[in-house]
Amino acid sequence: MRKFLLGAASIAALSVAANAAPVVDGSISGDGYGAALAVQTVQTQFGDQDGLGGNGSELDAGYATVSGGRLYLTLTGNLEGNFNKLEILIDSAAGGQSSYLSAGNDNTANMNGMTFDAGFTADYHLVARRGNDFGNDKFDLDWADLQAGTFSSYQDMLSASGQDGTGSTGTGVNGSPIEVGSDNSNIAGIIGGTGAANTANALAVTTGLEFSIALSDLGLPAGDINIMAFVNNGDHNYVSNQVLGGLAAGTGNLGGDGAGGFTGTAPIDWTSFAGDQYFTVTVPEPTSLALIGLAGLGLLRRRG
Ligand SMILES: [Ca+2]
Ligand SMILES: [Ca+2]
Ligand SMILES: [Ca+2]
Repeated sequence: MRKFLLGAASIAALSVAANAAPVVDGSISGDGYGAALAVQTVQTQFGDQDGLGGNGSELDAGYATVSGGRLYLTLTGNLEGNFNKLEILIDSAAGGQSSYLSAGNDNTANMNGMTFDAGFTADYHLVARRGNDFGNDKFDLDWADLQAGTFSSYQDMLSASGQDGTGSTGTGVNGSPIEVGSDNSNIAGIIGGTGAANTANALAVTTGLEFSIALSDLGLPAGDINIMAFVNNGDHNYVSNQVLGGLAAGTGNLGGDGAGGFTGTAPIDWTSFAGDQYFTVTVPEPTSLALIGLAGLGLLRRRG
């Protein structure tokens, strides 16, 4: 019995070491995220970043972990520097939206009526965009509390005041700064088209967009956090085929009507596409780990 508890203490110590917080720099290298929680299933129809002048957007894979009271999320791939939008919807709190209703930021009302997959009720919405605005390279981020219908918008928020680099937002609707790392250097990964994505190539990409958000700004989730991410156009009304969880091979851009047509709005019905267009990260229970650790320490002292 004693040996078992000492073993548990050692395991707890190892777990703490393994769960060191990722560095928010736009790369999963050295972060200990573990296996991808979602991998792209279809080639990109929003342009392939190929290192030969091609420029575009692709979502290769999604990684997430919870450490030190914060959610860490990396979406590997590219976000074109033309103010196209990376939409991240988070279901981390009880209740929420099964049908999207904008908090009023940007032109996100163009997505009003978007129907989420069963099991996903959106509570928070992060919008990231990067590009050159009349000679000024910038990266902007919006954070919206969908249940409260409130948002904060942060302009040109990276420390290097560019499209890539690292930085933190201020506070507003989010009570703790949101940390961001952007590294758009990937020129491999999936290729352009609508065929089946090469899974190995998608998993080999280590760079993209990395975020850290305080759990206190996510409704203090105790169980699972569901995350969906997709690339949209500048006005939030022409959805690409780059979604995590992914769409079936052969699926092109969804546009506004779900079939590639432009209608001015994008109330996409995600239930009409096979599979779950979201992925799940489990929030660990730090209290039970700490208790096991304390029990082990008590025995160590008694032994000494
Ligand atoms: Ca990192
Ligand atoms: Ca929810
Ligand atoms: Ca679906």
